[in-house]
Amino acid sequence: MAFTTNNPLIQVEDDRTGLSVETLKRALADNLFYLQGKFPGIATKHDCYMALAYTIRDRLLQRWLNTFQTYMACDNRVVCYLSAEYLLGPHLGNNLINLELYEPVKQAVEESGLDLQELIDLEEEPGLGNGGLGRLAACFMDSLATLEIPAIGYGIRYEFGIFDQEIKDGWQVEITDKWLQLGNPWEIARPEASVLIKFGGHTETYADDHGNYRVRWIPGSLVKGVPYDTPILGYKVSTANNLRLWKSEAAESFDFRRFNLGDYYGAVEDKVSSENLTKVLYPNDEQIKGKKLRLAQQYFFVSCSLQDMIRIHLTGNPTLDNFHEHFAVQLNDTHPAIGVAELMRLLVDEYRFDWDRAWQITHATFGYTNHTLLPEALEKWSLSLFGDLLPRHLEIIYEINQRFLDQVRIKYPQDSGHLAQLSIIDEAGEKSVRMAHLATIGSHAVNGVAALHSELVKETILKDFYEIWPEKFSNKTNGVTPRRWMVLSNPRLSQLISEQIGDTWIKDLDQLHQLEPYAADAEFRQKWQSMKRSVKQDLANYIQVQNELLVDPNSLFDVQVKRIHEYKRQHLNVLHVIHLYLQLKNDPTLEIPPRTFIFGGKAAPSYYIAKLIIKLINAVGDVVNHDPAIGDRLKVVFLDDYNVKLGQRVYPAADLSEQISTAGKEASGTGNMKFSLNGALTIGTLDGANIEIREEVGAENFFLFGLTTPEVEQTLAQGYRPWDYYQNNADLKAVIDLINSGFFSHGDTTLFRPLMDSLLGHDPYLLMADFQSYCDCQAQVSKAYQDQDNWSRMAILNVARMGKFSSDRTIREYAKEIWSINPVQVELEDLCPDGRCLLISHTNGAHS
Ligand code: F58
Repeated sequence: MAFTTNNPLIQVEDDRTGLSVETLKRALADNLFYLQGKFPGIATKHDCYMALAYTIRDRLLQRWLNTFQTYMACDNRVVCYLSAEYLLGPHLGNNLINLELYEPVKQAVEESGLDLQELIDLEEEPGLGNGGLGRLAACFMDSLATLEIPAIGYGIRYEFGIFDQEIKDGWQVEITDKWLQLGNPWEIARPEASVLIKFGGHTETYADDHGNYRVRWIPGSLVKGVPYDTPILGYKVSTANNLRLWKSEAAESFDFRRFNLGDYYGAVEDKVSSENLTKVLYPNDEQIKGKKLRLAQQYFFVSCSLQDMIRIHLTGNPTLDNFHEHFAVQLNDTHPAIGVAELMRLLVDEYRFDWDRAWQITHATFGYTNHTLLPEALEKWSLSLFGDLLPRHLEIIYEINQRFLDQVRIKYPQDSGHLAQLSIIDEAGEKSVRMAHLATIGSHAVNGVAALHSELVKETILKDFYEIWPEKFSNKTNGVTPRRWMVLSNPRLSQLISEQIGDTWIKDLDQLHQLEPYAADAEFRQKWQSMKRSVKQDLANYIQVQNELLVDPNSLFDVQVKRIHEYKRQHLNVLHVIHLYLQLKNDPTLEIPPRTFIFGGKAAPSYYIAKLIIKLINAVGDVVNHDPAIGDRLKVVFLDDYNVKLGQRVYPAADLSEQISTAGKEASGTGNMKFSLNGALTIGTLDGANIEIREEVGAENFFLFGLTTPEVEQTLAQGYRPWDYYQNNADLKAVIDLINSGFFSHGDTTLFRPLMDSLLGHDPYLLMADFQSYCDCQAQVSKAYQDQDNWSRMAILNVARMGKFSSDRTIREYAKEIWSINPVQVELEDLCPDGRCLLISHTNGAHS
């Protein structure tokens, strides 16, 4: 953006918005001096990163404020995405891509004597999520902005995100993630928009001025929610939506009453306990049952967010009667499901709506996305814990439940079985609140995240609800953003594609179809192979530094990166590694292509078996990698601290993507999409989105194995005996016996027993049943890899046919079928003419 100085002949770019290399260099030096308080001679690399981040943030602010202004002026609906997790990944590189500034910034940074990639790598990623669910929320934010859909992401600003993982002696060790330690240049605190949140206490009834029966909640404590805003810019558009994350603080930072009574330590106690609320992210799969702090976190961010929406709404509307016309609120799993009861409370208790109208508004506002069928992951809160923390909400939930069950009684007279199954209150054992039931009853739309999963939701966990409201249920197959997962992370591939078909695919991923004819073009396949080779070399270099292990970039990179969980079956992969190892030991002349097995992923700290799987992977690696008889033919690598940043290195380099969950267990998977979009072939079961990926890329370009979901159910129902598979399969027996012999554990025959006993005893995820099919399929993979030319043909076809899996497509479906929301174009106008920002009047500050 240019402004004119007093001398009309001189055009000067504003240091804060200008996009030329010269201006960027000046801004960088300026920010280093004035924001970091350093000059080049004494600045650390991190100072330089911060100065660059602020330089880019300035360019974002222009778009962000324009977006606010546009949304305020138009009367459009806004999507509010409520998610307890956002696994964003570093912002800098992504913002450069979306601003189309990568090249000029690279030049400016180089001319300043720095290396852009080095600065990008220095950014601490905000690990505010566990895995797929949190990462999906981040992809959705990118797509919402790119599609110019007015949206606010609401969540929690955890002080400590997902733990950092170190591997010591093959075991996972958890380290606190202090991501905010060196400052976060991408966020802006908005203390002026803070809200108060009540907890505990009791309720009272009273008659209002009109003699109506009302309820008042007298809380036991108050916590303040302070918003921190991060702009999320779309690709090649001026839209920058807001991600608003809440931090908890003490309502009163210092208790003068207690201080004056001489209780010096007690005076800050409240501050400490309030701040604890958003201190740490709960790691996935942890036994969260009974964790009061977790429910408190959920209620905290949901109440903050709903109060924020109400404040915004009331700046432009006299009442909340049309709240649902302005806000579509999407619940990312049940973690924010308490929102249903909270919006009812706000409308009925605080804004004095009658129950029925409040219910209409609430029901029209919410949509609920389910992400899991695993019974242990379905959230339930004991009534006593719930009532202690949220006494008013428990009353509201009882009322919602009663009215709902009255309807059910009419539909199914004299059928108490149905009532018990549908009730929000689970009466079996310790009574509890079933959050999935609350979310389903309180939402006008319920969806799963892949075709199979959405069908299973209707057939299993929400079957009885589906019978009552079939029209409520739909499928929205997940997707991933091609900006981060292709353009940013795999520039070599992206460039090769764009050279052939132009770059419109980045915003319209179906365009990848145009690549299809090139699969038959020998010259293109050659280019493809050399591109892949250099990407693999990059990962090999990383492995050499991180793991002190040399791996051959010509070997087949066979990759499984994701959270470690029994249902994802990393241990099935290990059984196959050992099987290959034994084959090679028994027959050194065996002709199979060299393979590098690459694993990565975190186990929940309290999930013992998952941690033992990590230990097993490393133990097998220790033996295999140092066996001279094996040499370079097999290598096993465990990459520690798998996160978004590492994902960006790994997906591009993979030849084979391991998607081997037990059929029916993985809701969708999104890593499967990232791999295939980067040209890896998939070995997988008919589970989650694998099914749809296979449909798209063609069965002949996908390595399928394993039992189907009905076969899994049937096998279990018939009295599954894993021991029989072990007894009857010599290869399987040899693998298990080798582990049990202590071969991988320095003679310790007990170390891996819990894992092996589980496989031979119950094997709830049917590894024994799928072992042979998996090994046979892997043999086909080996054979296919030997024909490099054909392999690259299949890889090109995979990429060309993956257009469906852009999160842009997913978001378009949500926008049309659930949110009824249209895009709003943001025009970039100079809000700072003459280089001086105009003061925006107070009344316009609604979105701030
Ligand atoms: C994941 N869920 C699904 N949950 O497992 C995966 O199949 C799907 O692709 C993805 O959601 C996106 O839809 C998931 O990541 C969690 O991490 C929960 C966090 C809170 C505790 C329980 C697990």
